[in-house]
Amino acid sequence: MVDIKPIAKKSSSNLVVISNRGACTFKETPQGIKAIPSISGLVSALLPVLDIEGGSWIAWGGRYGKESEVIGNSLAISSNDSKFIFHEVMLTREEVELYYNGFSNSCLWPLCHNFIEKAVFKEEYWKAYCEVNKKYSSVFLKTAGLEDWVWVHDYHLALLPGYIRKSRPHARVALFWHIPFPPPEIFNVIPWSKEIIRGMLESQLIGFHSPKYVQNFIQTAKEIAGAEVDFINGYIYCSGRKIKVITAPIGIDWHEIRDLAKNNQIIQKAAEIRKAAGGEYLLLGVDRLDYTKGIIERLKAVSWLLKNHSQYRSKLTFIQIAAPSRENNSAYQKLRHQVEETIGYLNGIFTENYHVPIRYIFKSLDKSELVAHYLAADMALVTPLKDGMNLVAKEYVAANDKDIGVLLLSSFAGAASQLKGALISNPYNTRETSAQIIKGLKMSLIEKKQRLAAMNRVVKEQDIYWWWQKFQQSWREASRGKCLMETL
Ligand code: ADQ
Repeated sequence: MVDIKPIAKKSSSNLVVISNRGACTFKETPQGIKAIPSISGLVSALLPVLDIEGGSWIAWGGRYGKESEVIGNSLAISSNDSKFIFHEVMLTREEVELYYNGFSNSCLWPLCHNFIEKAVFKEEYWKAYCEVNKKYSSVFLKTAGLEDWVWVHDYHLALLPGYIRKSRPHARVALFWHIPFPPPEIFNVIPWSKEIIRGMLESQLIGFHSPKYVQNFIQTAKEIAGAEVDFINGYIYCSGRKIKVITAPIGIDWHEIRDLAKNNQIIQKAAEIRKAAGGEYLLLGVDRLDYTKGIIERLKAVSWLLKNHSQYRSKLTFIQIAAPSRENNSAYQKLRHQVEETIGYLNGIFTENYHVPIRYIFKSLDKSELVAHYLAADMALVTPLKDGMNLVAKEYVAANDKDIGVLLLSSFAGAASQLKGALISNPYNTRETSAQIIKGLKMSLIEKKQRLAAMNRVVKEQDIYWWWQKFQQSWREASRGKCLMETL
């Protein structure tokens, strides 16, 4: 927890990042407002960019406001040397329920991850989604200058580029979509699909993690919004405007993870984790507790392995670290019970000589603790049922650059198209996943090293700064060089 102080000055940079949640969640305490770091892939990715570029970040800080409140405090995080200003969007309890838990996480999130049966389509969710997107737009208009570069993030704010353009027709707006973009036949299931696509198309540039999502989006714009498209060069023509669509796979701060992995205290902590876990082999899962991450399917694969290869029962430990996520959403509450029940059941069956094979940590860990676990594990099981990219896979690879480890990656994670050295499995295929775990455990040292080296070349080269440079360059081009990004 860090203290935060109000700030009066505007940052010298003209980058404005807008996302649903920001770097931290604010808590009011008798000593003042405190900030608790947020856990999400988006935050892990954007924090280093804002740390070097400065600018401002407009987001909800987790506090509830009154109906009339739109903007909360403008704050700077005082505990490190970060240069950006956080403008807090105030949302009411009802807005959070309908826009965030409702439309964003009970409709768009499941649908974009191919869980159509979980998607809920409610008029009141949609209305709140429109209203809250307008609210973000008004915070932007109150705090940002005419020359600012506005970078909108993710599925919570798909309509925001449209609202911004209505008030500022010449605004420099770009959007990055962090989750998968489904094919048109799935996206079109949403009763308001056309409005969403039209809102997104008010951006100058739209980025996705993989060429498949780009293709899906362009096809959807063509079919649903009737736009003219150019698949080869990644252009969409709509309402007299030309929108560039690019693939920009997100990266991590490779050096940050490597530095932590070289730290003696963290190496020592890794040794302690191994000792405490017992057995010869240590498997690791690290996820937000989310049904898209395939935790239940992963447990089934571990169970299949222990059932059919009993020699591993007293030798193998699987640690699943799950960060609490979207705890007010009933689908997530149900998943938590299911995961905890399954782990209890499997440990009851497979504990031998008091060796408990599955360990479960339900909390957010700080980066150094996470890296200690990455170092301790023989193998990371990153097996989502669907994932835009997945940063845990990249963090595991970076932490083990000079160590040895094996990455088992789902074929349905965006990261699979970049990390060719990973073992790949279909998470729905229990037998295959289990066989890949055994393959990883038996892999020779030399093969482990070769695979890790190949993956580290990509993760190191295409890191978070590379991602930002790539995006920024395309954005400049999409703005047709009319304006220079002065301080970027
Ligand atoms: P997420 O779905 O949040 O991100 P992911 O990319 O794996 O998924 O990022 C999770 C981040 O949270 C990682 O940086 C990880 O270290 C951290 N984390 C996970 N469990 C933790 C724990 N218990 N304690 C502390 N930290 C923990 C979304 C998309 C992804 C996409 C990212 C970025 O769903 O597909 O990769 O955005 O675009």
